[in-house]
Amino acid sequence: MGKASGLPFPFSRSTSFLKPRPGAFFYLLMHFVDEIRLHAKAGDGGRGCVAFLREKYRPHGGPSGGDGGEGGSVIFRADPQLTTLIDLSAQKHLRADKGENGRGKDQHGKNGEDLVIRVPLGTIVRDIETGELLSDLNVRYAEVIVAKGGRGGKGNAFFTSSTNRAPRFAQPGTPGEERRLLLELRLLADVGLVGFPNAGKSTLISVVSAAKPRIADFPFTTLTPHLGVVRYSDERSFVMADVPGLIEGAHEGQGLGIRFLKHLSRTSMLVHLLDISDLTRDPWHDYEIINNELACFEDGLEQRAQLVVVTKIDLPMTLERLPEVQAQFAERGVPLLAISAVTREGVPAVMHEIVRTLDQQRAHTASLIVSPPAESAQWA
Ligand SMILES: Nc1nc2c(ncn2[C@@H]2O[C@H](COP(=O)(O)OP(=O)(O)OP(=O)(O)O)[C@@H](O)[C@H]2O)c(=O)[nH]1
Ligand SMILES: [Mg+2]
Repeated sequence: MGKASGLPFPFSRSTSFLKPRPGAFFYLLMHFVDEIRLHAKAGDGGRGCVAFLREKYRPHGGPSGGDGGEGGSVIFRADPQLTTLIDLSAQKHLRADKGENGRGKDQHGKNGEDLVIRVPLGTIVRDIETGELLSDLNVRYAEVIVAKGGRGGKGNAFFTSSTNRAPRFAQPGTPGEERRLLLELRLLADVGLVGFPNAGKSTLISVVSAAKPRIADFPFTTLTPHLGVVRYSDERSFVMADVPGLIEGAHEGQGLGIRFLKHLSRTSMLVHLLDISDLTRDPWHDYEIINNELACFEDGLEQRAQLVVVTKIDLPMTLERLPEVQAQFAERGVPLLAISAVTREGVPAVMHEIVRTLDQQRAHTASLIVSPPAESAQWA
């Protein structure tokens, strides 16, 4: 566990942040979810009833068995408020209500209620057995029946005819559909991390999500982009993308170049990480270099909502220099946040600011869907 190995090994597996903190949210350590398997069972239709009306003064009341109720269906609704499949992982079995059986006196059984499940916009639903694509939920609030409720059986009153005035049979209800489903989410990367190599991008994503990119104190440790789902609160999560570091001239192919920036061009916002611990470097100049590379990749990308965050404030030289750097940036109208991924200081505040910015962005921009890394949490 020398210096080169980066953070001490148990750090990335620490569960200490599972504990709620006073006045703050807490993170959950979890597997990256971009696909999920569910079992859906729609409600069976209710049985039709065999009954005859026998009432005082009505000696020939006749057949009066009512029909069974319809079974409830399992329905998915595309909800733009959700961005990950995490919330669905708690409910592996989705079961809609059965229809009630029909009753005497021509009473129709009550229909079973549909079970409506909210899924993120962009969720693709497949039948695991047949591989059939059931739906691509890419329209806001669109609904699709993934398991249809059974039909209610007819009661004996229905079968009464001139040739059979007293039928002694009724239909059973049909069973509700049952399906094993595979849900895949075309990941929506809400937040992109940018910065020089070694700025601490991978360390941050490994602290706030279950993504485990390699971390080391040499440049270009991260060679391919990684995604992590950050659970901000019970109702709110977002996807963060860690891409390989940029250096001056990246747009001309220096370092790993800018080819990975395509994954950031569809994010709603960027988090720009700045390591100010090297006294030989001018942080403002570094900041401008990265923004220039963003601009060279795509006109306007440098204008995207951006939080600028100083990393490694547990290091004495960073801490010492921070006020001066903050003043330097403030003069130019750029507020700075500061974190230590090691002590977690400032991390909740940054997550809070991300959610606030995403909410603002969401008000004006439509959700954009990026092509799915279906098999893994990595984008090559
Ligand atoms: N002291 C301290 N070290 C940190 C912190 N965050 C990251 N580091 C260290 O900084 C080095 C680089 O961290 P990474 O997370 O790999 O940096 P990166 O930005 O992903 O780098 P590339 O993948 O090369 O672009 C590692 O040795 C980390 O352990 C921090 O908050 N405090
Ligand atoms: Mg990295």
